[in-house]
This record gives sequence, structure tokens and C-alpha cells, in this order.
Amino acid sequence: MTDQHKKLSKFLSLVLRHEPQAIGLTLDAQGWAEVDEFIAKAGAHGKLYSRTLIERIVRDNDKQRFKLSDDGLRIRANQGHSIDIDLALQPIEPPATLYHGTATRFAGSIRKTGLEKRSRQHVHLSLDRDTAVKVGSRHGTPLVLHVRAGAMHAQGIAFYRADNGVWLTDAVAPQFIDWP
Ligand code: HQG
Repeated sequence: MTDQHKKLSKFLSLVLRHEPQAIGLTLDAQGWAEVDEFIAKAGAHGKLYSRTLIERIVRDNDKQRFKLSDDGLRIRANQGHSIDIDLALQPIEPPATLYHGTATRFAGSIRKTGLEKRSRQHVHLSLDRDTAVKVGSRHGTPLVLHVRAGAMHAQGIAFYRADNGVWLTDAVAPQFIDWP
């Protein structure tokens, strides 16, 4: 992927997750945009996409951040939104343990209140430790917390798996977190 493609991939992420209004785009309630409308409106803001380029971005994205509808006419981000949309994911049973990557400097606060979704729509959890290390490293010295997802689920707390494999839940109370 060229640098230019990376930039256009990041801009697509910005529009679909956080700021559709930046190019005058409206997403539907489940976060979908019309591909042709996105191309036209992004183009009017100096960002030049083609359908082929969008298909490539979707296919090659390292975290599979985007999804095209089956008919190829619409696109949405798989997760990570700050805007209020409903991904309409079905709750499913999680594995016994999931991992959350954070930074050591957040430890004191997380011990008090547990994991909160902050600016996003969910708390993001990973199936494997390595991914959690990477997620945590974005914020500073990584700290990997073990979340007792199975126990939470047994108490009726809902879990979802986004189309790119990221696990999502509303919040994780301190009693469900195991510290390293
Ligand atoms: C922390 C990336 C203090 C939380 C990744 C995290 C992921 C608290 C930060 C996705 C806290 C929020 C999401 C509390 C939570 N006190 N800090 N009580 N509760 N936090 O970026 O999980 O590249 O919104 O630990 O791969 O880091 O965007 O969430 O450190 O999948 O596709 O508050 O974003 O994917 O940070 O990352 P974020 P995240 P993309």
C-alpha cells in the first residue's frame, strides 16, 4: 500500500467512525454510507477515491477496519465509532478470558472504576495477548489486563464480536479484571 493509500484509508476511517459531517455525509442508523455518495463528497473535499481503490483499501486493511455490503453498494467501519450508531451485532458467548491492552499510567484509574468505553461506543477486547500489547502500546508503556469474560457473560452481561474479530462490551467492572 502506498503512503497515499494509507492516508486515504485513515481519512475513510475518520469519516466512517467519527466525522461523516466533515464531508457532508450522513450514515444510516447502522453506520452504512453509500459508496458512490462517499466518493462524490470526498472528491468535493479534495480526496480522490475510486471504487477500485475503496475495494483495495477494504481488502488490504491491516485490521480489516471496513466492510462492504454484499451488493457492494454500501460501506461501514466494523468498529471503533465515536458517533452514535448501532452496529446491530448479535450478542454471543465470549471465551472465558479476553485481553485488554492499555497503558500503565491508566492503571490507578482502572482499578477504581474498571474499564470504561471513553470516547468510543464500546470497551474493546482482544482474543489474544499479542494484539492487546499492540493496542496498549498506542497509549504508552503497555499493560495487558485479563478480563473474565466468561464470568461476566454468566451474569448476563452482553458481548459482541465485530466483523473484524474485535470483542466488544459496554464496560468491565473491577471485579472481573485480573491484574498481571
Ligand atoms: C483506557 C484501535 C483510565 C483504555 C485498537 C484505553 C482497538 C481507561 C483508553 C481500538 C479507563 C481508550 C480501541 C479508566 C478505559 N481509567 N483509562 N477507567 N477505562 N481506559 O483508543 O481500547 O486502530 O478509545 O484502556 O486496535 O485503546 O482504531 O480504546 O487505553 O481495537 O482500528 O482508555 O482502537 O483500533 O482508548 O482501542 P481508545 P482502545 P484502530
